[in-house]
Amino acid sequence: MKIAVYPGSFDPITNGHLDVIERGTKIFDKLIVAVLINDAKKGLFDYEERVELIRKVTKHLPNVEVECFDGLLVDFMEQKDATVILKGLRAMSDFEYEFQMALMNKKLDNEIETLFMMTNAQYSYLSSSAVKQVVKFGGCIKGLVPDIVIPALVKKMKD
Ligand code: COD
Repeated sequence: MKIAVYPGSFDPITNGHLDVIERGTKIFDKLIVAVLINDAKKGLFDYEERVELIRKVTKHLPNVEVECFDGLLVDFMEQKDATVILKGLRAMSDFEYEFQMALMNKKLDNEIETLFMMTNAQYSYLSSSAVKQVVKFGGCIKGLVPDIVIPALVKKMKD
């Protein structure tokens, strides 16, 4: 069974993330979407909320699991019997950081491969941070995030 992990902050999940997840499920037997618990970087949504939103928008995908993790990604992967890290690439600006992480993860565990999936051109400009900025200033985010994320995001921003 080929198990991959798609790690990220997902604060919140966008349609760019969801596109990578949907395409990933066609390649792997199981895809674990893993939300990094990062105490140094407090996000807008708490971890349980992020997981809950991802679970809701991936419920049509039977081979997706959603979990939180902390510590090293390679350790989480070992616990899950996963051998592939799935990442999305939007632009050259993503590349340097992702390249460094892929090599570090390979150094930490030589059995692990990082697979990069090119963004869907439709979502190449999309990030969770950009979406939060748009909502903050009252802009429309229809089509940028799954529909159920919109009210959650608007409410969070108001709070
Ligand atoms: N189209 C395609 N891909 C996209 C899009 C889009 N529109 N938006 C985001 N993505 C991709 C990103 O490139 C990334 O691959 C993934 O989706 C998640 O994105 P984010 O922004 O939610 O999450 P990040 O980039 O903040 O996540 C960072 C990680 C959690 C992956 C990273 O910090 C990590 O692996 N940490 C674990 C600690 C560790 O093991 N460190 C040792 C290695 S250095």
